[in-house]
Amino acid sequence: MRTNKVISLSQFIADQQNKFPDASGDLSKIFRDFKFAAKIVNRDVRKAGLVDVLGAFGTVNVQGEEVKKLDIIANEEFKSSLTLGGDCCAIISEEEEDIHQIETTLNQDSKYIIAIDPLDGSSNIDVNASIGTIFSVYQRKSPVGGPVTMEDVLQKGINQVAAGYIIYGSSTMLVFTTGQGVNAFTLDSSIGDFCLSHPNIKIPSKGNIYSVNEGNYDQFDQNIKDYIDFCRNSIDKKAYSARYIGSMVADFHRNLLKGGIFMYPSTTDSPNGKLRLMFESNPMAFITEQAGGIATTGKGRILELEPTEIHQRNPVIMGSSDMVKKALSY
Ligand code: P6P
Repeated sequence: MRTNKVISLSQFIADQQNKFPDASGDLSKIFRDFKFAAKIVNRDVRKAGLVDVLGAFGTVNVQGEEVKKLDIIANEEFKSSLTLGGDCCAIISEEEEDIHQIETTLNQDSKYIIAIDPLDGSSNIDVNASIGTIFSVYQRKSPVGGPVTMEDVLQKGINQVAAGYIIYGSSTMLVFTTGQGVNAFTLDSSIGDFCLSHPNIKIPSKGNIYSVNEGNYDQFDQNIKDYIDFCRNSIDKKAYSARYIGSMVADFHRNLLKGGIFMYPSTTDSPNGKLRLMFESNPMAFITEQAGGIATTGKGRILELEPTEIHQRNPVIMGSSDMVKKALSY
């Protein structure tokens, strides 16, 4: 007899799967593999300062950014767990140039492809600020058994089967959607499991937090400047607060729970913005919309963008519906 009402991630996923009698259970196994890797990465993140995994790994990733050791560790952990789980036929990673085909027989018979940013916000690792893992799940288009093609991995965000993130913050949480709303699970290390803590999250339609790197203000389009000026000089002086951690998962998660707008617009240096469509914008846009918010490039719905390359970037404005609508009015 269960002595408490706590619902574990595994139990929640089993309940969700039961709602789809023809479900194969493979997606549930993908979440099993994510959960395992998340606990390993959480352990490594929590002890980062103690075992010299801080500091540059000495290489530069495809984004031209200095790679921290934890980025590599996290990337390998998720790849290893998904490979051993046997339900993922290929992975694209922010840390890798091309498609990572998983050639084992078991995996080649799988229909799921994972897009992952194994450790986003890695520049915050050394200063102990919150960082996170972001992921998307897609179904391959080509027949199972053969090599996964570019057409299989470059799919619009509306094709996501699932999306989520793990935030390694004051607590470690897994937040995800499979298209049936957004639910969050907090890791209870004393039992080694993620437990449902925030069922059916809805982002408040209104909010007073705007989150953007104002250091880029001079490089923004005039309409973005005009919206930021509105937030800065809002009618009653304390109507808006600026909050920017520089770790998308942390800035996003705060807005999801409290309401707010997150922007990484195009700049003169980076006309397509900085955030990656496949690894950051699409999964966070899916979660945003499932929670009742809006996720746009400023010109159109992020989830409708047609990807042309694995590491492409796009401008991002996402969050509380009323705030995004106000921004779009500029
Ligand atoms: P900036 C982290 O490197 C990241 O990809 C996101 O997590 C974050 O929102 C953004 O870049 C921060 O970029 O240019 O403001 O430091």
